[in-house]
Amino acid sequence: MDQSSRYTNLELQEEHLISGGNHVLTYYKMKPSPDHYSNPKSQKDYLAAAAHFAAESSTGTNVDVSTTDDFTKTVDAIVYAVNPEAEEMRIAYPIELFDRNITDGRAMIVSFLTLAIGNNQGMGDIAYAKMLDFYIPPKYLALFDGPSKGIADLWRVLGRPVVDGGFIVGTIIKPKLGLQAKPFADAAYDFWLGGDFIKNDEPQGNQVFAPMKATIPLVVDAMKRAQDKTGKAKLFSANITADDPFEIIARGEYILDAFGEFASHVAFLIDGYVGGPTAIATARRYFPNQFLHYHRAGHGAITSPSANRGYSAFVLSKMARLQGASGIHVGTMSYGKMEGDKSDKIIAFMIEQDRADGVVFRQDWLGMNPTTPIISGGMNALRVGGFFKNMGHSNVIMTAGGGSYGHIDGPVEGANSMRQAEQCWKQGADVFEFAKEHKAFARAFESFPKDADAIYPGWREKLGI
Ligand code: CAP
Ligand code: MG
Repeated sequence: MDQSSRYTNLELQEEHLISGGNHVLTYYKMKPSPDHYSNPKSQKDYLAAAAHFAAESSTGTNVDVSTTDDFTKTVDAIVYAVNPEAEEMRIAYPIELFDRNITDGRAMIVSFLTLAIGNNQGMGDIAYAKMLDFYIPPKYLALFDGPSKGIADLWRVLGRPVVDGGFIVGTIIKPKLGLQAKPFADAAYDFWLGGDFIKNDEPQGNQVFAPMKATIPLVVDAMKRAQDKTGKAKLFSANITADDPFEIIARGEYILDAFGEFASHVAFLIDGYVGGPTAIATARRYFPNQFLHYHRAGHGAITSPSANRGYSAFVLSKMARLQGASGIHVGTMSYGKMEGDKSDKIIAFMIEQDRADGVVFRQDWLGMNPTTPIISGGMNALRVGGFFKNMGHSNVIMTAGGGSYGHIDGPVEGANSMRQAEQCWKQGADVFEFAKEHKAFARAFESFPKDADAIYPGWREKLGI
């Protein structure tokens, strides 16, 4: 059934939809199924597929139903722009479609997902569809929690300026799993003698070989000793992810109790992609005083450039700010081990600025707190300079697991090498001249020789090694 007469209107102007303020706008790459449409690239077939997509994403199904009335049609999602050749479509969703809390009338990202990236992901007549950008109008934006804490709160704990407080040198306790409580805490202490911020790895929590109630007290002790020894505050991002919101709350409450006077040094980590919006919302709403660290493990299943369904890492990160993530992993923009591209810096700018241009939509955040880019994945001191040259600033959290615990002089020097690398970039110094004056950075070359060969050819001669 061709529903394009009801669910498409190519006369609609995007600027009027934006000025009207009543629609969430979305941009998808979508291909109609050649099994259902004889000429998917034709305007007629493409519009028919897009119309069915919009129907299934709002007020319709695959046939007309007798119960539809005049009001129903006022909240139809409408396809307002298509480019069949480029497999692009834009759909306007009336904000009335989206569900609101009965507790406080506020918005919920799960409703946006259920409609905009819900059943439309498995329709028989759609070969694939992936959302690459969306726009939130002011009156809907105002209904999202947004972040309660941000990097400025971490800088405050670290005793730094709350504006441009600078680079937070972090790590992830490695190995990813398999450390019992004491070796885990020992690894934390060692890194904290040089670094600022330690996170649990995404699967670390309450494994039977490292019970949370055995590990956390030792981590607290390690933090106190490292703070006393260095005279500097230290930060810990504790993973409280669980299926059950009450478990999340129990973990958070236990950890805050254990850290006591240093509870402000604790961020809470949630594996937000696998944990889902409820896990994020539980942490955001129950622990608003803690920096909410959104780890995105698993996102690659749909955000990978090789995937043509679901949504992009850009969309994931924009949703995370709406949900209230204080920081989210944004990838290493081709400088680390995970998939990424230099142009991914658009993700960082979108979540940290108050107005930013996305893939197709400009978004004003109207004072919603920023979400801090968290950089992680195969990073080490040799990769830092290129990353920050591309990014343009270092007001971020960077966590290097292998880059710290893989440094040949141990994690303290691993941390120092990261900090020195950022300083080298910031000063615009010659890398080899800088390395001659900064041992930890210099030893990173010998720690990661393959990276050194690839990034700094001739380093052995230039460093006299
Ligand atoms: C990095 C990491 C991070 C991923 C996350 C890991 O460890 O802890 O979880 O990089 O990727 O488990 O691999 P290394 P992203 O520093 O040792 O590589 O930030 O892209 O979500
Ligand atoms: Mg990890």
